[in-house]
Amino acid sequence: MSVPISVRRGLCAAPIVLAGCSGPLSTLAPSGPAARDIATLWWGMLIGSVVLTLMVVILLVMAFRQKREVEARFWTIGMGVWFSLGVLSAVLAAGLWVGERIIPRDDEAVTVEAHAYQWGWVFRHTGADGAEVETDGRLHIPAGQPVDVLITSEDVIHSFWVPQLAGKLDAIPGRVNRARIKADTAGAYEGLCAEFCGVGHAHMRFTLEAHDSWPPDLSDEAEAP
Ligand SMILES: [Cu+2]
Repeated sequence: MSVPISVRRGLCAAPIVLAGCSGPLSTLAPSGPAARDIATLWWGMLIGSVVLTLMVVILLVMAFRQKREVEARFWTIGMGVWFSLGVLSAVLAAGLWVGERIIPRDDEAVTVEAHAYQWGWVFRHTGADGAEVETDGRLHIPAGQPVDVLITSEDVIHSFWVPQLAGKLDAIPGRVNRARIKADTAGAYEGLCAEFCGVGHAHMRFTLEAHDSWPPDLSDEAEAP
């Protein structure tokens, strides 16, 4: 049996498409609890949409075959209403559950500050000697601990996002938003601005470094006051 050319093309393109599911900016390669919850929700939404799409395709095939033995009550009330509502309700409940889990709690989290500007990021941390240290484009956090990032903006609306650790959160002038992040292991993670903010938006990247020992010695990269 010969495989149709469209199917063969699709199979050839699959490795290229799937390559986009990994890498330092992939939400499908989570390295922290919040990102893992969001990735699980994404997979749930994908499965739900595939199930509903398959049901619609089956209905289309049945319509074109013009078979009269179709049981209208089963397909319209059973599948069309109750089954669809069930799938959508499950996805909605999962979204609420994940949203509730990733809310910052009032506990003993380490706090760092993220200040967005056109076009870059300045971060403030407490250094090893207890003094405040300001760095440009490099955020430091402890590994394996919850960290609250206090996010604000100096000019227009930006958005703080480290895809492997948590969801995105807007940086708004005159307001401080709090994002709870946690890195499972020490290492470097990529971050970026996720809200279009002008011609330099595409270059608004930063690196997040998670350390085993905390606080780290940041004296060599501290910004001059
Ligand atoms: Cu931006």
